[in-house]
Amino acid sequence: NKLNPIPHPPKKPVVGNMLSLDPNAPVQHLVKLSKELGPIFWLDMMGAPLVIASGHDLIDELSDEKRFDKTVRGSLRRVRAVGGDGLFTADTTEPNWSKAHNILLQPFGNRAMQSYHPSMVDIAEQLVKKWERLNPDDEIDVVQDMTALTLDTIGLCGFDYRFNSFYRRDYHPFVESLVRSLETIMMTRGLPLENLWMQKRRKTLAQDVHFMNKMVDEIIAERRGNAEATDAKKDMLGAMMTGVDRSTGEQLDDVNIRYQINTFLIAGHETTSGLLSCTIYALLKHPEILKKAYEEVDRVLGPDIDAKPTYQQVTQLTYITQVLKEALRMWPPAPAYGITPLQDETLGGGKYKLKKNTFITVLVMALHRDPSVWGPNPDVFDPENFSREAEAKRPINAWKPFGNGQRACIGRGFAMHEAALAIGMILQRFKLIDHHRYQMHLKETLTVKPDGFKIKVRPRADKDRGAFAGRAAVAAAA
Ligand code: HEM
Ligand code: LEH
Repeated sequence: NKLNPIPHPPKKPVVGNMLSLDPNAPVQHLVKLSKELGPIFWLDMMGAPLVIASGHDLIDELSDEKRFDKTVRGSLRRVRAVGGDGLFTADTTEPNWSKAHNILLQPFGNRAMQSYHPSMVDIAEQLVKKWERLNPDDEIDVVQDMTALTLDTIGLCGFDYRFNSFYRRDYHPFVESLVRSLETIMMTRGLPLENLWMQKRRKTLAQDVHFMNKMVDEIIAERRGNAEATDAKKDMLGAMMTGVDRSTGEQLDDVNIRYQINTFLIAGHETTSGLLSCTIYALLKHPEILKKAYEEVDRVLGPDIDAKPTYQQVTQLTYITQVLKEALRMWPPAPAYGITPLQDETLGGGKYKLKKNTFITVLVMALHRDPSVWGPNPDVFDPENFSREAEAKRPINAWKPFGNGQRACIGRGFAMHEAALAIGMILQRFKLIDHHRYQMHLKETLTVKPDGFKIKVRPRADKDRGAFAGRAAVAAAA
């Protein structure tokens, strides 16, 4: 065999290892297999080999963009039904990838983030207002509320649209269609079997995609018809409609802009909410970490919940940022990414041979617990992994929650600012209550998120606020 000596589990005729992968939790199954089979192994997906890499040394090599490039295959290829040739699902060689990459660097840059900040505060306030108005025994479905937050935030910052998720019981129809589409895309993994159920799902998928495209196309057309708004709106849509790619002198066409917006909505819906939910879980399970986080919030944001946090204040939430990064290590919302060798390659000093074009999955979720990097207790949640000293000492390419190189996440700064703001505003106001003693159980969709995670909250009493309580009380009495 050409992949020898890369280990692989026993396989069945025709289907190979296809059916032995847990359909509800394929990523977690692969993590388990990587513990048994080592830092690299391969599976037979009905004749097509799938190489899974999880050891740091190998992933360090695989991060060399001169030798390996992102490849859009497997489930990601099917996401093109919604994302088209938008940045996330475009091949690096497609003209629209570099064009959109160049144009979108500006609306995802630091300067732009400052202009989105007030909109982020607007949506985060809707979340905390909802929580303030709950009765003491009301449960909060954490993932649901975090998804409402991240979806509404990208809607407002992306194209000045309000999904108003906090004002409805059911999801916005766009979200219904998006969730159903991603579900179909993930469920039809590899299996070419054509049965009635699949036919029905496929038909529904086509209808859902049509509906989503129509809604986004209308938003774009409306903006085109309103020249003043096109120039004035400081959102991502405005930047995409006016931006010029310096290397070609070209602009994005409206079909590609639609695919970029669909992509932002997939991203805004699927990942940052997972990060926020896992962070709340970690804080609940580690009182000493929670205490330090409260101290930072009290020091940086202060006790005045009527004052809106500023952009600068959010950048000063450095301990909370460490907590967020550690959550991205333990539970990376995007748990894997696909790459391929540009030429025939050898890895590990000649040990493993990989033919040009082989499909390799970088299993980020396993990389993030490699004991050769993270020490003997990689399953322990510890924000000190992201202290300045620890980060400086750590080898590169050990922490890859946002992917690699030029194909890394363009929304990284957006997601981290949004997440730090939300955690800051939540901790400024609430005590968190883990009344079910929830234990982490990850549900896999396109991403991974906690499944069935419910909490309760209570307003923080002034005495919880340490040094600030005294001052606030004096101010109130005056
Ligand atoms: C790419 C993770 C939030 C937009 C990626 C990739 C990862 C990732 C791993 C690389 C995928 C691959 O190699 O196939 C995350 C995580 C997020 C997050 C963990 C939140 C915590 C966002 C947000 C947006 C966004 C909020 C936009 C609003 C994109 C885009 C790409 C991308 C456009 C493709 C970049 C390119 O290839 O040019 N993201 N993402 N992401 N992400 Fe995110
Ligand atoms: O290897 C891949 N897929 C294989 C194996 C699978 C079981 C891991 C397959 O058969 O599909 C490629 C990796 C696909 C997972 C991509 C997850 C990315 C999730 C990010 C979505 C939201 N987002 C978009 C942009 N930023 C965030």
